Amino acid sequence: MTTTRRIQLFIDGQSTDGTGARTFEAVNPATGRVVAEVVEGTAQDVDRAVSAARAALTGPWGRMPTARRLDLLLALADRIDACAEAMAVAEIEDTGKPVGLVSAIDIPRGAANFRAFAHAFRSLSTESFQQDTPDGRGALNYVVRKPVGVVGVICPWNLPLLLMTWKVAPALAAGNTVVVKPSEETPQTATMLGALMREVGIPDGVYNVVHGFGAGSVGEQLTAHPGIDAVTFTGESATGRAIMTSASRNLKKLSFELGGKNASLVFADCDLAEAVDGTMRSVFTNCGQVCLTTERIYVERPIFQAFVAALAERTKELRAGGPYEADTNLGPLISAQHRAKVLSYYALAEQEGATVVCGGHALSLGGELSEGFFVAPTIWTGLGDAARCVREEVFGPVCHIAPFDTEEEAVARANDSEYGLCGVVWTNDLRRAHRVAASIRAGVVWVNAWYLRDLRTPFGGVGASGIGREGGVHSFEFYSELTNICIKL
Ligand code: NAD
Ligand code: 6OD
Repeated sequence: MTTTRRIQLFIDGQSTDGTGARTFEAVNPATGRVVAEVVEGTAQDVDRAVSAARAALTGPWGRMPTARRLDLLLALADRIDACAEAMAVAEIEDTGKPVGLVSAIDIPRGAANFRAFAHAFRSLSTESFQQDTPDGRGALNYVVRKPVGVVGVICPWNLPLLLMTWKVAPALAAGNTVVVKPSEETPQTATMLGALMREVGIPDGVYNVVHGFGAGSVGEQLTAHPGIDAVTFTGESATGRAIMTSASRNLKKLSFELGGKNASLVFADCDLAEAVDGTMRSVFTNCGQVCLTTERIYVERPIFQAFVAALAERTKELRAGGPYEADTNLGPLISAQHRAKVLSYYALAEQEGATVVCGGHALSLGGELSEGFFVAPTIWTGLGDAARCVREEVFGPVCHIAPFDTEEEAVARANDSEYGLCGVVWTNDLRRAHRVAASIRAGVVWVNAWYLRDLRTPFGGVGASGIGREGGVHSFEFYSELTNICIKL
């Protein structure tokens, strides 16, 4: 097996091997082949990155006029666009995703995140209040906005550049500096972004990347580090719990975007073709590895059979394959370990009594994809609401479809979950759309759509799906500290 290159840490504007001797392998999930060795950061490397971020915060970045800082972020967005092809190649190597998906969503959103948050911060206002006082002179209260400080950014592997920049962009727009820990599965685009930051003139130390793992490694070291003021995390709910424990030692500010077991409600009055089309996207996009995918579909009984048949027919047409093959619309799962987890749910569903409408097994492809982590897209029916496969997040290309009889029942079953990230409603009845959307316990509800994003809107989850909201001005509530200044007149 040939190792082709080395992915280093990025600290204080420099690519570095850091202080440790350890590396881990980056694997292409489509081929199962090792494509690079990644330098694993140590506690000393985390210290150095935090110190560099602190120095930049009080130094060149902190002193820079806001307008200049935001212009640099806009320039960075342009550089991402200019390097889109190279970034797409790296993202595809790390994830195995089809090129169409990466080129249409992952990389453009990296640039869009910097543009959106630079513009949002520029147009931000703060409050002021005139106050009466007993002596009649009055007082003026106004609010100034300051950065929180050094922010630890801990990221997952499913949308690596998109989700990392979704946090780094507002953090930097608000004047913070960051230490990023990308997922150990997808180290490349976060590392490349460091070079682009330098090219556009963002000062050294503003953006640092330390590679490594979670518990007992860089992830945990960051969350426990006394020099980190806030941690923004996207990943599994169980990891969120561990981070909260670790970060509680010095009371860090936390923002969590966590898992989901999202429900889609399909009413008999919907446009069936549109609902089937949208459900194909909401179940199988990125091989089901999106926190917003709908693994639970509830369909009103009169159209249940027709919906299941139509979805199954379309699912059987999905084509798993190499990222650059023109007709590929289903990539691999991220790792052998994740494939084993998804396959364990495929087996569990049968033990729990599911009818496997299609799929339910691993996929063996030929040639250079023979060692890739592919599984068949899968539809289950027939499980009860208490089944583990209906309650637990699988994070693969799979959904369970169940019939319902009344709107109240559909809403109650959608809400019967510890998670609350998103919900989807398919209906042509306007009143029902408003009523049901408002009744679903989730951070986002789409009606006759899925993953239609406006970056100004609040994004996040309730219950085990997260803490806080990011997006538009909501991000700045997390990435800023407000000081009220009260002037007696
Ligand atoms: P994960 O929780 O396993 O890992 C995420 C990151 O946390 C990785 O960088 C990992 O190294 C790090 N980590 C793990 N243990 C840690 C610890 N103890 N301390 C500090 N860091 C630690 O998640 P994943 O498998 O990379 O991503 C998939 C999960 O993320 C799914 O549950 C999915 O729903 C969720 N997700 C949620 C959103 C959202 O916006 N709500 C978006 C994407 C993914
Ligand atoms: O689009 C976004 O801003 C976002 N945070 C998407 C999250 C997707 C989860 O996998």
